[in-house]
Order: sequence, then C-alpha cells, then structure tokens
Amino acid sequence: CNIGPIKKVSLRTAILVIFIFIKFNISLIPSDSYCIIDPIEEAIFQNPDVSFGGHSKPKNCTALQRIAIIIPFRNRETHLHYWLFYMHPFLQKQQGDYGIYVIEQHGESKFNRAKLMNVGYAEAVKDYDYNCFIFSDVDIIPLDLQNLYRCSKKPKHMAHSLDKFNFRLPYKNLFGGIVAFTKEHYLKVNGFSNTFWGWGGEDDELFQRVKAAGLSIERASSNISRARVFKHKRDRGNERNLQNVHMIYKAKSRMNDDGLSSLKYTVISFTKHRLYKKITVDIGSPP
Ligand code: UDH
Repeated sequence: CNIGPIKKVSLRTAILVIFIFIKFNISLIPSDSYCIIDPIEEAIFQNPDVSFGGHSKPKNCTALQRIAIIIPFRNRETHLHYWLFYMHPFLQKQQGDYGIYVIEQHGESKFNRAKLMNVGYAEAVKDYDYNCFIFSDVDIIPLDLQNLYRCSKKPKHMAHSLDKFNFRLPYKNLFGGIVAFTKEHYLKVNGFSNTFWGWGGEDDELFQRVKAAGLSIERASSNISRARVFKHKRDRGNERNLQNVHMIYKAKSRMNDDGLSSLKYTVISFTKHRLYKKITVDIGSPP
C-alpha cells in the first residue's frame, strides 16, 4: 500500500528504535546512569479514574481498608514518575481505596526519612478517614499482583524479597523499604522516631518499637513479595550516619516521647498533582 514518504520514514525509524532496544537489551526502567523517557504523561493518560491529587477507589464496592501511601521524598523525580506509572494500575487492579502522599523535605539539611513518614501520617489523617498506612520508599515496586497493598492484623514488612538482595532477607529484623501499619498500631508505637538524620537505623528502630509495644511483625511469602529496586547512588544529604546505630536499642525508652507525640514541622506548600499530592515541609535540621 502507498503510505507516503513521511510515514515510510517514521515506520523505518520506529522499527530501527525497536531493533536497537531489543539488540542492546535497553530497559525503560530507570537506573542511575541513564533515563530514556519520562513516563508521567503516559501515567496520567492511562489512569483517568484517579482523581486529581492521587486518590482512587473501586467503583462497584466499598473497600474495607482506606489506605494512605506515604512516600518520603527529595530530588527523586524520575523514580517518582516511574513509581506512579507502575503503581497506580497495580493498586487499582487490587481494588484499593487509596491516596498517594509524597512528603518532600524542604532545604538542604540531612534527610530524615522517618520524620517525613510521621508528617505523611499527620497530614493524611486530616484528609480522609484512612485506617491503613503504607510507608514506601519511592524506588521499590512489587513484582506480583498477589502482593496485597493492605494492612494486616500485625504490622507488615513488605520489602523482604528485593532483587538487590537476590530476593533473600539480608537480616532477620529488617523492617525497611515498605511497611504497612493499621492506624491503631501506628499510634501504639507512636510512629517512627523523629531523630534519625541521614541514612540508616530508623527502620531498625521502628522494629524495636513494634517489639516494645508487645506486637510482632508479619511478612507475606517471599515468592509473592518479590520486588524490584530502582538502582541509585547514595543521595547527597543522606550520607550514612553511624550515630544512628547507637540509638536503635534505646527505642523502648524513647518511644513515648519521640514520635507522633513530639512531631513538629512547618508546611511550605501543598500541591495537588494529577496523580499524587505533594506536601513540602520544613522539618528542621539535626541538633
Ligand atoms: N529519599 C529521597 N531523597 C533522598 C534520600 C532518600 O527521596 O535524597 C527517599 C526515597 O523515597 C528513597 C528512600 O528515601 O527510596 C530511602 O532512601 P534510599 O533509597 O537511599 O535507601 P536505600 O535504598 O535503603 O539505601 C534500602 C532499605 C534496605 C536497607 C535497610 C537497612 N536498615
């Protein structure tokens, strides 16, 4: 058929691009060294049922759990866009009643992942009657739809089978990456500690809080919990903080006074994006 010279050229280009992708095993998943496309426009196009600000719920039933997904964030736009692209369809297929909260740390001071989680909780409960909170890094995506983004009777660790650890648990008490808490349990442990600045320790401390509160954790079978981590270098401002290690085992004595009960922050801005709500906050700096 006569498809005209311009169409012939673009058809040839498309075939060539596909050939290059296959031949050189190029992946569209981001790595720290390259990024080919920004999937946010596609994500917006593919998720018309998500309301402005990133909330979605099933059309034909009422979900038992209302889930706030809290993402600690600074300077990880590319990862966020891939996460949204992948996770909105995933969560909708699971018929979740969920909202996405991206909690951005303002300024240059040391990153404090745990405090941002507490801010996310405090802001989400003002928005909607959430009863389940999933605290997730921006760079982890589940690989199996059977891995339910729901809370359980116990606090749930959801990132124990990661590709970067060959899908094995690196140590028994690991409680990082993604965790799910009912509202009741998150209040019972007084949330995360606010005092872990820089990389490391805050997740282990949360594990100790869970124990100190007389709770235990659960994990789904590692087969269905397999997850992929987007490759990245250690971020500037989030260098490993060895002082954090010493604080982990004082979790019990600090639990009641350091956490949701002592949380202080200033909201710099609320922005409703098409697929998520971003809250930029000043959480101070380490003493
Ligand atoms: N983050 C940012 N910007 C930063 C630093 C961190 O957005 O500058 C957020 C982001 O959501 C990220 C999360 O904080 O996914 C965790 O930081 P990270 O990706 O550097 O952590 P890492 O991948 O940790 O190294 C994986 C957890 C498993 C080890 C737990 C040991 N206790």
